[in-house]
Amino acid sequence: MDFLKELGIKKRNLGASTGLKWIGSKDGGVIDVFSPVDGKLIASVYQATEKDYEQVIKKAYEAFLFWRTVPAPKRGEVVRQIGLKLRQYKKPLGTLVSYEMGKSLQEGLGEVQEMIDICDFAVGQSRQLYGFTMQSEREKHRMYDQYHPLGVVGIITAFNFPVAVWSWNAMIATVCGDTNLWKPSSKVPLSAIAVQNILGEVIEANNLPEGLFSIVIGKGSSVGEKLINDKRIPLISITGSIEVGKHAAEVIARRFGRSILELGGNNAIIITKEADLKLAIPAVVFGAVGTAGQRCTTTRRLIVHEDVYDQVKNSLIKAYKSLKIGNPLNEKNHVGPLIDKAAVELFVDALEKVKKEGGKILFGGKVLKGKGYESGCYVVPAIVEAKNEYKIVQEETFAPILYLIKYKGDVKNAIYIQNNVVQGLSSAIFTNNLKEAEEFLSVEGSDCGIANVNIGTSGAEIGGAFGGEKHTGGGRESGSDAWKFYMRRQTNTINYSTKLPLAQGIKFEI
Ligand code: UN1
Repeated sequence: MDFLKELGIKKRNLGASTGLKWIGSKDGGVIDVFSPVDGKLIASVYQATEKDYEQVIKKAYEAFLFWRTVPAPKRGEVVRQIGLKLRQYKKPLGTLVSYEMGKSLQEGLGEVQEMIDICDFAVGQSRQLYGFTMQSEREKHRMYDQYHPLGVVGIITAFNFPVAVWSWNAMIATVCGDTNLWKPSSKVPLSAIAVQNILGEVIEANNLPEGLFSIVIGKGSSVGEKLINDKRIPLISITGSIEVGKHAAEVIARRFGRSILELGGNNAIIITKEADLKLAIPAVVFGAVGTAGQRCTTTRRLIVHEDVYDQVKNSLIKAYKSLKIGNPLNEKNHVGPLIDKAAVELFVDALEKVKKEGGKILFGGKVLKGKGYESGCYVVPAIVEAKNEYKIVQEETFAPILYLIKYKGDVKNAIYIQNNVVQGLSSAIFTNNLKEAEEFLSVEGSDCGIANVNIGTSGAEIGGAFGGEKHTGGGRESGSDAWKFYMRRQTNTINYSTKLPLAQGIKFEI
């Protein structure tokens, strides 16, 4: 496979790097990476040990002491070059993401495009790390706030976006003057190795220090624990399950570290009786089956007004019947495999559970066997008639299961259902009625971090702040002013008078 060679992926790869050198040791066990596409072994990775971790974090910290002194627009210039390199490697990297993770080639390429976009965004941001100036209540005093680099940023990413989520964090952190330590998912380490190799070219060309971009591929129970406990890392951004995030957040909070949590979603689309179904149906299908239901923004619940319920149900079944399931590198296919057989088991298990609770499977739910499906990871996306209060509907099953839920009367009833889960990532409403749309976006509306009108729940642009509320964790990354969390904020007051007036009118004379 040419793309592996082009990206510097060997048969056996070391699992730790400081940016310039791969330094991992060979006694920490090996990860064999099998493609969910065809079940074949792609390559292997030696897991980083705690000793490797120490070496990497040391370099990352030393690099920070230098990097923080580099003017932000110059830091932006390095990110600009990373964006250029990613353009150059878009095809092979997108292909590897698709082959290693199982998402469609379009989506693999789209993921690299997200990386390119966030580079461009971050370059602009590097000249706009603005603070405010405030009016002092004291004579001849000046007050303002400024943002300083924070330190080494730890970035823990999930398998479903093997490269893009790292870049939302790392490219912003880099222009903010921070250095990066990445722990990618052990299910997709090769895509991360490829990115690290691409970064190496930029580091070398610019004579940058080791440690600006570091990586450790290893066990959560060893290097993962070290990372979240490490006082040298003031901020850790974590994408993963609620369970993983809860543990990490507790550990990080105990040492007063900062965390950006981007955890589970249980995203819903509301279709009111005034929706334009020509828009709604394709949005629901893409939201529910895109990335085989393995986005944190995947549409999992569909809350439909009773007047249009049967029409929506029938249109969806018709659309699902036309889905082509198979090798995601073949652009004719709409749905690729799940990440592994364990994910397939969770899919099957969730469907069993929903049936027991009274749900009705309207379409799909089978595991595919036979030619083209040898990896055992392909399933037929399911549509299930269900109730919001079912235990399994309250959970995020990382697979293509769409729960159809009926509502009656006012849009408020639909919003109530949509908010009645612990997660709060993404949400959407389809309606042509202004009042319904505004109600959904109002203070009494959706309680999610993302709320859309007449577009689906997934496929957010990098320009917005990305993240969600409640058990989704409250973190924000990527665009808007998310950069502020990657910096240390300082309020400065300067007295240029000959007196020492105290604030609040307090007199203290000696
Ligand atoms: C994720 O699934 O962790 O909004 C991120 C989207 C993508 C990102 C998803 N831009 O669907």
